[in-house]
Amino acid sequence: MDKIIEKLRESKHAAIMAHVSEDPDALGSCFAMAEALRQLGNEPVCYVNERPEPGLAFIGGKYTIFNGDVSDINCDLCVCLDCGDRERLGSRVNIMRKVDNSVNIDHHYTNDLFAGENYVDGEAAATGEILYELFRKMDVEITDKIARFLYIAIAADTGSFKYSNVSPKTMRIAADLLERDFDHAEALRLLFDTEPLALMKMKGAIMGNIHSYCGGKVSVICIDEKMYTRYGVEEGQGDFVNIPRRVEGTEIAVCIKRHKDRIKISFRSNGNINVSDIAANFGGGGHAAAAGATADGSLAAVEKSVVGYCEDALKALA
Ligand SMILES: [Mn+2]
Repeated sequence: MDKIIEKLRESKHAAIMAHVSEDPDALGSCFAMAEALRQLGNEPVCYVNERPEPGLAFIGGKYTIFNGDVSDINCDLCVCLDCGDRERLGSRVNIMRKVDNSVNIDHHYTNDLFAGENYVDGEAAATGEILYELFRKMDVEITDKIARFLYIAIAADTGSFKYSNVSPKTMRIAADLLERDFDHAEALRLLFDTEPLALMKMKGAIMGNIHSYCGGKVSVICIDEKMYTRYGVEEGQGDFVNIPRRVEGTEIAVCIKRHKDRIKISFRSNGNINVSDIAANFGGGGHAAAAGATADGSLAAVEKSVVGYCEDALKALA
């Protein structure tokens, strides 16, 4: 971490970026880092590849959409946050190549240490948690603004402090962040309890059509592209796999949805099954509790083969 601190201190114009399809940990971490670097006299820019999904606009923070052209970019350090590998930077990898001076701060076990200096803590619940400790070490003042960004980052990656990745340290950090002045209840209401009406109606339809297999241990939802048009929901919006995950008795929850020409499969485990093994059958991967893959064919055919692999996994465990 000392090498990273040195680089952060030396930099005057940092380019900050996180994984594509930014989630709240990614965005909150980028914006918190930008604030911290400003305290050090840096003039940082947060780069994204595409506008983050509209539901995350409440986080605030400024970003620049990278247009793919590096000729105008004059940064002296590339700060990569919450990003497990180079591929997940998308076209911004060209910024990293041009700058040729980079740090990588992340909490994904699978991080392949792609930067010049790397700090990866797979035990940390969120990148925001690591940044809190980094800022403390650097004597960066945790302002109200920084506290709010980090709180949102940590709350998001812990499912509002309820996933198994929450440690006593997570709660101590969160408690310290709450010592600052920001509306934490409002932030989490917007993060977890607010959805566009169209999306809620689409979820209602999905809930009405949950498929149950293996004596209720496997719960599956299927989403075709027509549903998005029917309900006026933008494709890619919405986190649907948590719907089957909530069904009582579920060990494996699966969301199978058509996305452009392919079929995206998301798996969640409620405990005993390592779903990254199941995803591997489709060339995918991830974590024991959350994994994903892509496939071709009809929704029904993919569902059939997914259920087959789930059945095998349950049998192997029994
Ligand atoms: Mn994260």
